Amino acid sequence: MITFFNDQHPAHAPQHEFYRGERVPCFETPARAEHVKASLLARGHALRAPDVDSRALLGQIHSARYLHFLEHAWPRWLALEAGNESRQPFPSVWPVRTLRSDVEPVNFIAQLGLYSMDNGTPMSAGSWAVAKAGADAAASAAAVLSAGTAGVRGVFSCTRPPGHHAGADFMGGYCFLNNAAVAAQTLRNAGAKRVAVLDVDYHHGNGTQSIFYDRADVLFVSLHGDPLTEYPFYLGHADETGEGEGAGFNLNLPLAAGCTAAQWFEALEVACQRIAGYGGDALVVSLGLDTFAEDPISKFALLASDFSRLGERIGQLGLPTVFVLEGGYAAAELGTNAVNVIEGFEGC
Ligand code: OKP
Ligand code: ZN
Repeated sequence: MITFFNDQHPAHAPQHEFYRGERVPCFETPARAEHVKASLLARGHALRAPDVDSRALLGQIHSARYLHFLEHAWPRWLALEAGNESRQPFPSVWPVRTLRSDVEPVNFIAQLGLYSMDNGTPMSAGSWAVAKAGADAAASAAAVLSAGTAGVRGVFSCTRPPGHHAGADFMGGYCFLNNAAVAAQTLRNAGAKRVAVLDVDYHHGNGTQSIFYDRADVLFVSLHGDPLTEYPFYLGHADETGEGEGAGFNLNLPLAAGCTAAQWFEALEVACQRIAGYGGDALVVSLGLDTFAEDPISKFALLASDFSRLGERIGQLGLPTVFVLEGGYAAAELGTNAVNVIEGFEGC
């Protein structure tokens, strides 16, 4: 499968995150994408460099003030205090209910809180450039599909960090820019009337859902760990079905942490039937592979062979499809699992 690989990704390499109250090494590492790259090359898939500038698209998905903050955040952090190049900024205060988010404070850490949903999105030098290049990869993949090149049914955008937790004006869950939303919007701009997004990451894609929640032209369907117990906790329930023109165009299928692969595939079937009934022109898959049984931060039970089956089932939808890499933290197995999906899709 044609794959757009963001080879700038190693420049986003924060050192630590918070976990159970402790500072721990980041789960979302450069090694993840390198393992996917190695498996793609070993199994004969060609890599391309992103060739679309997503700047205008980002303006359709994210707010101007959020993009401005993100682009300038690292140099501003460095200017705050000597030695900050070896430190990471984290938010410590957030505008929750009763506090104002319409006025942008001047203080850097207060701005970081305004534009963050959690303290779980570590930033390093290069984060903006890498996230931007990742959005370029997603736009490039969608553009190839839109061009209708003969024989191209699927294209893969391989980048990190992931994107599906990032909303119109906030980062979260390792995500800065919503790559899946950029891909969906690229397909719409190129003439697709309706685009479906299928999010199979272990974690609910709250950012993607919220970006398209009031739109009927993009259907969002997600299966994920029940937010009553799993991140992102505050979105992803079954009663979230869309609003305004988007009423009826959002489907959440929360599953109990610890559910079996058989239960997961039952939910996938419901998801696929909804997508088939939508009559979309194209599909974007938020391809999180943290549903893997050995994932260190997730609690589903899929095996390597199940990822082939997932790819086959997506392929049976018969839609031009953009795969966008999201989560998956068992880094050494990530390549095999990702390429299993890709080849399952191609082989069906
Ligand atoms: C991003 B994606 C472990 C806590 C987990 C949130 C998980 C973000 C997952 N330190 N932090 O959906 O795979
Ligand atoms: Zn995830």
